[in-house]
Amino acid sequence: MEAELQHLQTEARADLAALTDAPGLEAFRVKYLGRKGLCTTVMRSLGAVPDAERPRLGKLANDVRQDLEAAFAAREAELATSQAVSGAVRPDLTLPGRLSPFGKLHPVTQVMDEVCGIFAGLGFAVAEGPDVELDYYNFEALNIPPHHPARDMHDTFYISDSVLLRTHTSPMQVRAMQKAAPPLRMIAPGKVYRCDSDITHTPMFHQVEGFLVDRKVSFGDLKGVLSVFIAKMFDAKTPIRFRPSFFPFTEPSAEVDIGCVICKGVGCRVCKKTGWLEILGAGLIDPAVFKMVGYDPDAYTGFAFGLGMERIAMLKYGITDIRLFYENDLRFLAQF
Ligand code: 2NM
Repeated sequence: MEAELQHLQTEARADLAALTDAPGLEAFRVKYLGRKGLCTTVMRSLGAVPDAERPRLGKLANDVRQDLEAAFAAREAELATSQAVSGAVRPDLTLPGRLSPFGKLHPVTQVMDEVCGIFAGLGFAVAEGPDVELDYYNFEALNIPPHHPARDMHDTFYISDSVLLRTHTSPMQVRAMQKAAPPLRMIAPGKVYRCDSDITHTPMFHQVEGFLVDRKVSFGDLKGVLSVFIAKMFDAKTPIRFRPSFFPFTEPSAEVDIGCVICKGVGCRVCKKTGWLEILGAGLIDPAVFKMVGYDPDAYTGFAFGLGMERIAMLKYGITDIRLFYENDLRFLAQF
C-alpha cells in the first residue's frame, strides 16, 4: 500500500508537469482527484489494511492527496499566467467596443420638438411653465369666469378651489402678456390635463399653444402663419380649410382641417369619410383677454392657436389608439 501511494504520487506529479492546457488539467483532475479518481480508490482500500497499520497509512494517503491538490492548483495558476503572456487568452484590444443599444425620443416628444422648431423658425419665442396652475391663469384671465359653461368642456382636475392642473398651456401666454408689451409672439409647449379617457383621449396629453400680438394683426396673418406651419409639418401641397367655431378667448374662432393624410381626401376610416382631419383650433384674441392682461384692445390685435401633439403624432404615424403612447411598450415605442 505504501509503495502504491508512492507510485501514485510520482506518476501524478510527472503527469502534471507534462500538462499544457485546460482540457489536460481537467483530465488530470478527474483521473487523480475526482470522486472516482485514483486517490479515492486508494482511500477506499484502507478498509482492508490491518488495524495497527491503518492510522499511519491513512495519514500517508491524506498527505499524498493534499500534496497533489496543492500541486494541481499551482500548475493551474502557472498555465493561466503563461497562456495570458503568450497571447492565447489575452484580450484583443483592437476589437471594436460593444455598443449599448440606442434609446429614442418618445414619438410625442419628437412631434413636439418638430412643431416648436417650425414656430421658432418663424420667430416665436418658446416659454414653459408649471403644470399646477391657479384657476385665475387657466380660466379667469382667459375670459372664462366661474360658472361659465365653457368650464364643462375642460373636465378639470381641481386641487383646491383656486388651484388646478392646467387644462391648456395658455396660462403661460397670459403671464407673457402681463410681463411684456406688444409686439409679442411666443409658443407654450407642455403637458395638460383633462379628466377624460378613451381611444382618442388620455387624462394627460401634450399641447402647443401660440399667439402673436401687434398693431393691425388680421385673420389673414393667422391664415398665413398656419399655412406655412402645415406645409412644413405635413406636405407642401396639403389642402387647408377653416371652419367657424367658438372659444371663450378668441373672436372670431375657427377650427382648422387639413386634407386627410391617409386617403388624400378620398374618404376613409380615419377621416370618417369626410376627406378632412381637424388638427387645431385658432382665432383672433378676444378683446376681453387684452383687458385682463392690461393691453389696450383699441391699439392691438392678435391671433392665437392651440394644437394637440398626440393627435398630430397619431395622424402622422397612422396610430389609431392614443393609449399606446402611454403603455411604455418598447415594441411600440421603438418604431419611431
Ligand atoms: C386654442 C384655440 C384658440 C389660445 C388663446 C390664447 C391666448 F392666451 F393668447 F389667449 N392662447 N391660446 C387658443 C386660441 C388656443 O386651442 C385650441
